[in-house]
Amino acid sequence: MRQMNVAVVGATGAVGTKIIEKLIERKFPIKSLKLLASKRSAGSTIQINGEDYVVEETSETAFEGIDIAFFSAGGSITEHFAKHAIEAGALVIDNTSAFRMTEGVPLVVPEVNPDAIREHNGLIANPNCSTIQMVAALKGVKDQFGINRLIVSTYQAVSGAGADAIEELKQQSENFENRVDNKADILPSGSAEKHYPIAFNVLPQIDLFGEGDYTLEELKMMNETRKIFDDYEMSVAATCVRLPVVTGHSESVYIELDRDDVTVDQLKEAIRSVPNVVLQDDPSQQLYPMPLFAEGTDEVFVGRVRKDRDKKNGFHLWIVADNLIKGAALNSVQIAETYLEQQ
Ligand code: 25A
Ligand code: L14
Repeated sequence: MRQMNVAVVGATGAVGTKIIEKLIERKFPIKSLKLLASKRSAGSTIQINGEDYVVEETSETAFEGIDIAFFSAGGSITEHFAKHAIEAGALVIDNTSAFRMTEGVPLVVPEVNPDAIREHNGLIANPNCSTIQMVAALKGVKDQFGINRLIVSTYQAVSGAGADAIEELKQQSENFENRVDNKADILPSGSAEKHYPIAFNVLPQIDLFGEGDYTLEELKMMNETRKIFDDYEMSVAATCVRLPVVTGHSESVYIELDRDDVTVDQLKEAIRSVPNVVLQDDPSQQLYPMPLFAEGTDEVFVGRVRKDRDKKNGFHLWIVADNLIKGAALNSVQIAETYLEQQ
């Protein structure tokens, strides 16, 4: 296989460090690896396979000779630098929301819509973490029985908001006595006017507020799900909530199928038919997915599958995955692998 010159933008961050790990673990065909971050990290080193790599500052000229550039340093960095990477001939795989809904930009989960990769114009977007695990878990169900309505509530980990948010939860967790007055600078969103403690609390806000009083995270889930499934008729409603969990997003999902004769066993079979989706569902053994145990894993876990008691075509389920791995880094690396396989 052709060896690639690879760049990682945001290499020192929560997602960037995982991208590097996955590239190495999965033996991605790397000819050279360039680690880019902000000025703050330039000059620091990251050890990979016993070798020291020096982090460089991201610049417009940093992409000379690069074949694939993974971006995970926030939307404004992608907006500024992606065009320079594309002009230099690189394929950009972007973890931010900057271009996800842009026409001509494929939004890809390799288990769900790998063929969309072929439509790229230099940039492929990696979906939002909560969206990735949900569409992977539902891919088999959607194909076999059709889904016309979906209502999701999320239980999201702080690592989605970056390395600084993990630090904030740790600091506050050590201060139980002052839990109401805990110092908060990051969550619910770095750019929000007000900040609230996350330790010993639950925040029904992820990202800023947008259209119709939905948050941007909720709107991302609603819009991205339709784009990935290429089904703009499907009704999708999301409520996104942050919990004091370090890593691993959970979701309570209600779906209504096109058919009303589907059994729980048939639904489970359809869930299991998708690669990297694991059914963990045995109430007699108290077996169900939990974020603490999904941390560090590659799979999407599904459990608590139940038929609705009133609606014949309604089902409830619970979906958990590591938001930094399948929700971000692994999915990006899988996009790159699938792209290479398609050449
Ligand atoms: O802008 P958004 O869209 O709201 O995105 C916000 C954040 O979400 C993360 C990522 O944070 C992003 O910045 N992110 C992106 N995609 C994600 C996804 N799919 C995602 N999170 C979850 N799922 P992060 O902490 O994971 O990583 C940030 C990385 O971006 C680099 N970076 C920042 N500004 C940059 C830049 N790179 C190039 N040019 C710029 N102008 C950043 O590098 C990191 O790699 P760094 O050098 O800024 O950070 C290195 C270390 O420094 C620590 N640190 C953070 N803040 C401060 C700090 N140190 C001192 N002072 C500070 N104020 C961090 O611990 C970091 O590890
Ligand atoms: O759009 O704060 O991919 O948990 C995913 C993580 C946005 C922020 C995205 C979080 C990001 C979100």
